[in-house]
Amino acid sequence: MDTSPIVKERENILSRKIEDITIDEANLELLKVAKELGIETVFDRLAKQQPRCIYCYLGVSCRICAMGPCKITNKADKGVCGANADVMVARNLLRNILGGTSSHVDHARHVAMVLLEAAEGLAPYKIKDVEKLKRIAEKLGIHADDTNELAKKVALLALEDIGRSIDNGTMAWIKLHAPEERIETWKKLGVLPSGASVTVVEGMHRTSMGNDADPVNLVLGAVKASIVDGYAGLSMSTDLQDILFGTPKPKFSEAGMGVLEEDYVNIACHGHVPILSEKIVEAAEELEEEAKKAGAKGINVVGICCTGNEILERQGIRVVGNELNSELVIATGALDAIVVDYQCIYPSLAEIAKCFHTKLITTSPIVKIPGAEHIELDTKKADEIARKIVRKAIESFKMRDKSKIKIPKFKAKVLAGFSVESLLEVLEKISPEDPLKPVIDAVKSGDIRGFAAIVGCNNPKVKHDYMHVEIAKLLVKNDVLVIATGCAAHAHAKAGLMVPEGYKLAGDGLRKVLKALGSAAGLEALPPVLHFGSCVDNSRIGDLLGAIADRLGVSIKDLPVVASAPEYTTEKAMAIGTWAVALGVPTHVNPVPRILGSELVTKLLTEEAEKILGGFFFIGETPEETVEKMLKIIDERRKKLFS
Ligand code: SF4
Ligand code: MSK
Repeated sequence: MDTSPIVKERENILSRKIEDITIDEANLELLKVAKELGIETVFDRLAKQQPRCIYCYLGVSCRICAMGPCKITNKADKGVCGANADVMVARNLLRNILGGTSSHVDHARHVAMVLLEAAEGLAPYKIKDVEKLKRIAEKLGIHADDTNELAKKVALLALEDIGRSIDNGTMAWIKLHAPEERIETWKKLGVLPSGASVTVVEGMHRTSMGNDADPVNLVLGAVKASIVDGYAGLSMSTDLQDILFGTPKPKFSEAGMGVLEEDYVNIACHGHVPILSEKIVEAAEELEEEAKKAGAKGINVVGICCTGNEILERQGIRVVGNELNSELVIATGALDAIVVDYQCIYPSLAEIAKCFHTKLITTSPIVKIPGAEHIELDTKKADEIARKIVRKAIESFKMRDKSKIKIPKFKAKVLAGFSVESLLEVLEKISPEDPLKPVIDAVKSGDIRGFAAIVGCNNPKVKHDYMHVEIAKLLVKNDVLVIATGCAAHAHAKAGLMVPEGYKLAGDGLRKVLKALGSAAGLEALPPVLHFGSCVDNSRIGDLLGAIADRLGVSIKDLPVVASAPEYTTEKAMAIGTWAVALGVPTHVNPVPRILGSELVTKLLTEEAEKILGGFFFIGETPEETVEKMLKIIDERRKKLFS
């Protein structure tokens, strides 16, 4: 058994200096504050977790049934039931992807429920993008004279897609977004899902003791689950959120810890679903006078992680940071409340909040954290609840210990809010008849060498933001247009890659294109890294690639495109990455997923997948190594496409 990767990882974690932990200077400043105050952070806990179990690291351990836990060792090549290393790795992988898919599908389900309640007049939400509702309804074959009736039918079809258990037909949201050629490919492979919940139930069933023992079949199950993730998770969430809260348009804002204001009531919204945070933004405006009476100059709502991205892209709300900023923002001593919905919420926030006056407020019935105050979001009373939460923050402001306030100055300008719709709007100004023509021409001429999506989380094993930022810089220098979402987008924003001036970092060809598109949009240039929103908004990238492929008359698997989750953490990122591979996109992941214990599964994902899907996974542990591989893939695809 090759133990060198785990040893290397351990040595790196235990030997690194504080300066090697993050490239975010504000985070570094606060990390030092936390150390002085004796506050334990995610980085300390990672060190305490060493040494790690090699069997878990390689994916060759199993605790699915009561005959276990089992592991594959030099003396035992099978678990008690007879499952070998390949089965364990494939089963663990599928279960991870089911976890990620379930998170996204549940997110979409909540938004569909709110749309339904809004349409029935039961919850205080308005349909902000009626045009998008009509477009989607039309494509779904739904008709109604009245907007609310139309919204109701769309919401019910979304819920039906999630709940459908009769195993025939194709999910409506797959037909709505997936290219025809992909649907045919997936059908032939037997991985075309008919419903979301049934695919998750089936996946949990087949991975339980005494079922699927064919690693290839299990990996195909993972592909099937990821397709559910892509459409009943990502696309459905994006579509319904755009209908309810508006489709994003580019807008300037700011990113970094420096967006906190010493004299204001600071409220951070953290998590993923914008159902409550949209209301918090409204309530904060409404209760400005109450904050002033409490001695503040006003109320400053900021965002963390993907809830941050959601309110940034639609409302221009400033973002304070990504996953690895989420603990340390409390150490500024200036955060009066951190309001969380779900996903990517460290339970440790409660412990850290206790050291300050900060109120941690949980709001979802499935996310309760001892030490937090729980104010559950009843969507029917959303306005009332948002006001209650904002008032809690105002109360908390009065409890501040001024001696503890240390807000790092650092913040950067960001142009966020790109969507397929807003991009097409810009392109239509240049080429009204055929909006994608300028992009296609630039790809053909080589001014745009290719496209890269840099997405996903932070992981404390990786220097915070380093891979996100350095990979992007190298790519744009080599004329690759970068699109980013999730915590990656926060990293790029903080690094100044999401402003028009950033075009100067691009190679000559890309620079020309960014200038031309920017001038059509009334800007100096488009940023070289486009902020495409939250994790669920990876759906927008799928749609954009589908449209470009369609315009070229090819499949996504033929496009000069790569994806990367270079600091990934969550099961959701694994689901999204596998969906990208299913779409035909070569996808880089770092750290190395827990699959190395099976040569067969590793080969399937990194080599064989290309033959059947067009996409595959690849590894790269440094920006240079990763970008070299990416450019090679892009150039090979260009050669095939244009020869
Ligand atoms: Fe062990 Fe098999 Fe049970 Fe897993 S399912 S714990 S390998 S006996
Ligand atoms: S928030 S899923 S750590 S990107 Fe979407 Fe960030 Fe990853 Fe959570």
